[in-house]
This record gives sequence, C-alpha cells and structure tokens, in this order.
Amino acid sequence: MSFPNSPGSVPSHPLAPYGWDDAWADIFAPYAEQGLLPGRVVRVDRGLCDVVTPAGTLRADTAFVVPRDPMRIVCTGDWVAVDPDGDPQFVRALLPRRTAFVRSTSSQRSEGQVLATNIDHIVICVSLAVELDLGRLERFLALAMSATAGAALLGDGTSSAGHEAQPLVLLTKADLVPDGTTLSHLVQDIERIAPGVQVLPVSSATGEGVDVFGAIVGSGTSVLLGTSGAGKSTLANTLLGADVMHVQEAREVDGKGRHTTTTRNLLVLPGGGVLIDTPGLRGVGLWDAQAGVGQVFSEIEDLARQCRFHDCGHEAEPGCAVLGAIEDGSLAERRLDSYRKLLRENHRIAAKTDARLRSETLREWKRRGAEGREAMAMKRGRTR
Ligand SMILES: Nc1nc2c(ncn2[C@@H]2O[C@H](COP(=O)(O)OP(=O)(O)OP(=O)(O)O)[C@@H](O)[C@H]2O)c(=O)[nH]1
Ligand SMILES: [Mg+2]
Ligand SMILES: [Zn+2]
Repeated sequence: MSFPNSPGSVPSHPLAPYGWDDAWADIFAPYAEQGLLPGRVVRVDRGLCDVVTPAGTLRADTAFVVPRDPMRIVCTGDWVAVDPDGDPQFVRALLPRRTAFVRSTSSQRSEGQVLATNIDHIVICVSLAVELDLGRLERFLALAMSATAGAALLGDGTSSAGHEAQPLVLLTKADLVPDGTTLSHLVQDIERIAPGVQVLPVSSATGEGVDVFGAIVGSGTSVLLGTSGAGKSTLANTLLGADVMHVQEAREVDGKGRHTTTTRNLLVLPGGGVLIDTPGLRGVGLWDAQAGVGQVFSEIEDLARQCRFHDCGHEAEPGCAVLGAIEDGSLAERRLDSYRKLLRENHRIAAKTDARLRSETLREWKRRGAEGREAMAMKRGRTR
C-alpha cells in the first residue's frame, strides 16, 4: 500500500491521472499523518461510493461524513480521506471543494443538489436533433457561471480562491443538421445568448469537432451535463475509444430519451484529463446564481447602466436604454423576459433558503432554551 516512489526518479503519484496535485497533497497532509488514504470519488450509489486510491478502487461507506447540509453530501469528483482498515472501509473526511455545479432540487424544501465537484470545464450538451430551448440553456449557463465555490459552498470557511470552472456549450449530433449555413446560424444564435462562452458543434457519428473538444477536456476535470439522449455517453465513449458507458436509442418522438445513464461516473481519458458523465437532466432550478445570471445577461446589465435613472425598472421609464434596445431590435424581448424570470426565481429560492435557515436556527435556540430551563429546574430541585 506504499506509494511507488523509488529513489532517484521523479515520483509520479498514482492519483496524478485523476487530478492529484501539490495543493491537494498539502491539504491532505494532516490526514496522511493519521494513516488515511487520499482518494477521488468516481461514483456514488446510495451511501456507498467508489473511491480511487493509491491502493486501488475501494468501495467505501460514507456514514461518517453524512452531513445535515445536503450540499456536503459526498459527490462524484470529490477528494476524500479514506480509512483503509476495516470492513467496510469508511470515508473519514471530505476535502474542501474547489468548484461545484449546484442546482436546486425540485422538492418543496428546495435544497441545493451538488451534481459534480472539483471541475474545470462545465460542458453543456445541447442536442441539435431537437428544437433548441434557449431558456433552458440560459439556466444551465447561469448555474455554470456560478460554479466557482465560495466559502459558503465549502461550508467550513476555507476559501478556494483562484479556481474557476469554464462553461462550454457543445451542440451535439451536428451530423443531423442538413447544411453548413444552417449550422453556422445555429452557432451564432447560441453565441448571442452565451456571451464569452465557446460554442462548439460536434458529432460522434462523423467525428466533427471531436478533436477540438478532446483538446479542451484533455486537461483538468470536465463534466458533461444536458438532457437525456443528448449524446453525452456516446461522446464519452468516443473520447475513451471504447464502449465504457452504456448508450441507448433515444425515443425519437419527443427526443427525451430514456435516462440511460443513472449514476454520475468519473472516467480518466486516455489522452489526459478526467471526464464526468452524468444522467440526463430535464431542467435545472437556479441555486445561488445571481452572479451567473448577471454574466449570462451581461449585455442587459451593460445597457441598464446607461438608463437615465440608476434604479430604472425598464418598464416604462423615460430614457431607458434597455427598452430602447428592444425598440431598435438590438435586444430580443424574449431575452429580457428570460432575464427577469431567472432573477425572480433566484430571489425566491434565496428567500426560501434564508427562511429555512432562520427557522432551523430558531428551533435550535428553542431546544437549547428548553435544555437550559430543564437544567435550572434540576439545580433548583437539588438546592431545595
Ligand atoms: N445522429 C447522431 N446520433 C447520436 C450522436 N451521438 C449520440 N447519438 C445517439 O443518441 C442516442 C442517445 O445517446 P446517449 O449517448 O445514450 O445519450 P445520453 O446523453 O448519454 O443520455 P442519458 O444517459 O439518458 O442522459 C443514441 O441512440 C446515440 O446513438 C451523434 O453524434 N449523431
Ligand atoms: Mg448517458
Ligand atoms: Zn431601464
């Protein structure tokens, strides 16, 4: 179980292909002293996770690191400290995340759900086989642009400054678009709603764009996100040069596919880089995405700065640059509607989360108050 670290040679860490670097080694040092093994989570399945360690892949139990905060549940992409002794083996600690892609769950409680962590590229796969849903793409982009972890996300006050996740839009199944002109118009349409984001048409069927994509994901960790049937696993297999991920025919009637992939899987690419394939998502709810919304709709925020009134609501105010842009056709009304809708949704979620945190704090105070009163009563009872 020792590291292959022969004297005289430059030591190559067995986890280097998984993204292990000096910074992780520094963070891990105190755990190494306790005899724990570093590892990267390659799959999570109901409380158990597969962790790649220098001792091979272990199936470890996460019972010790089950947090009250769902954002801290062990996720594919996480770096962890595993206790190699014991049956079962346990994950003992979750290392602070550099970045994470988080959406809100559709449940009433609207909690954050972490879909992938420690990622450098967020690849949003949009199928050209079905009609484009610009609103959905704007949502994905807003979340992707908010994926750089803040101290709050890490939950333990540790900062992860300097780490960013780059979004990339992949237009998959480009072979199904009848001609090059149509394709380049589609690319331009998407580029307009994704300022500063690379938009790349690819086809696993013809190989178009695959080299360029392979070069992008050839370093760091990338996560493939998108609706079911978009061709994520096919693309993963194309890059792997092998049928590792199961692929299934999409239902052509509604293009929604069948949710072939059911767990998030971390794969090492032969040319370097790490890829996380995920199950299809019908949609994503915003989560703490105000900064991301601002970036996705940067042209609207730029215009808003030119409005006559600094608190312009862009409804009917005189000298409104946003309405002016809609008037002269340089800004689409759909875009403004979408911006407003996403901002409202983000505020609603934030307010709900605040309310939940407040009521949890209140419950905790009440509980402590009751305990305190009980202790006082016992004390009085004893002195009587
Ligand atoms: N024409 C065409 N079909 C493709 C391409 N890539 C994938 N497909 C087909 O699309 C269907 C769905 O592909 P998958 O790779 O399973 O899609 P997925 O995104 O992984 O789906 P989930 O795992 O359900 O999220 C399969 O029938 C693939 O053969 C492509 O580049 N061109
Ligand atoms: Mg799949
Ligand atoms: Zn205005």
